[in-house]
Amino acid sequence: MIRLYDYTASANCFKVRLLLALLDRPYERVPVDIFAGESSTPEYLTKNPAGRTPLLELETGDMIAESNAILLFLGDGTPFVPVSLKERARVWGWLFFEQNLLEPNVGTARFWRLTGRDVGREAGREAAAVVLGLVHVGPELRIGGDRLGRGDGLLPA
Ligand SMILES: N[C@@H](CCC(=O)N[C@@H](CS)C(=O)NCC(=O)O)C(=O)O
Repeated sequence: MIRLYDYTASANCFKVRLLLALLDRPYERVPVDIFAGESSTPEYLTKNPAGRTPLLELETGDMIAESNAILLFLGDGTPFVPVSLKERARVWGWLFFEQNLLEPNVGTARFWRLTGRDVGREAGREAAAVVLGLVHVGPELRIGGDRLGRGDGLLPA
C-alpha cells in the first residue's frame, strides 16, 4: 500500500489527503511532527533530503516529493488530470499558480492559524485575502475545464 508522510496542519499535505479521499484510494498515513523535528531526522532525510512533507512512498519504495508532483502522479489516468494537452496545461497553470501565490500566502496563513502561531502575522493574512481575490475573478480560472471548479482538491484553504 502507498504511504503518505503527512503533517496535519500543512496545506500541501491537505491537498494530497483530499485527492486520495476523492479517489477513494487507500493509503497508510505516517504522521510527521515537523515542529518536533521529525522531518529533519537522518532517517527522514534519506527519504526526502529536502526534509519536507508531504512525501509519498510507493509500494516499490520509490519516493515522490512535492505536493503537486504527488497530485499529478495520483491523478494520472483519472478525470482529475485531463487527457487533452490544452486542458492539462490549465491544470499545470493552476498548480504553478498555487505554489507561486496561493500556498505562500493562503496556505501559510492557514498553517500559522492551525498551529497557533499566527499572532503578529496580520500582514500575512492581508496578503492571503488579496490572493484569494484573484481566485474569484471568473470562470476562466478553473482546473481541468469543467472537471474541477475553482481548484477543488488543489487549493490549500
Ligand atoms: N513545495 C513543497 C513545500 C513543502 C513544504 O514546505 N512542507 C512543509 C509543510 S507545509 C514542511 O514539511 N516543512 C518542514 C520543515 O520546514 O522542516 C510542496 O508543495 O510539497
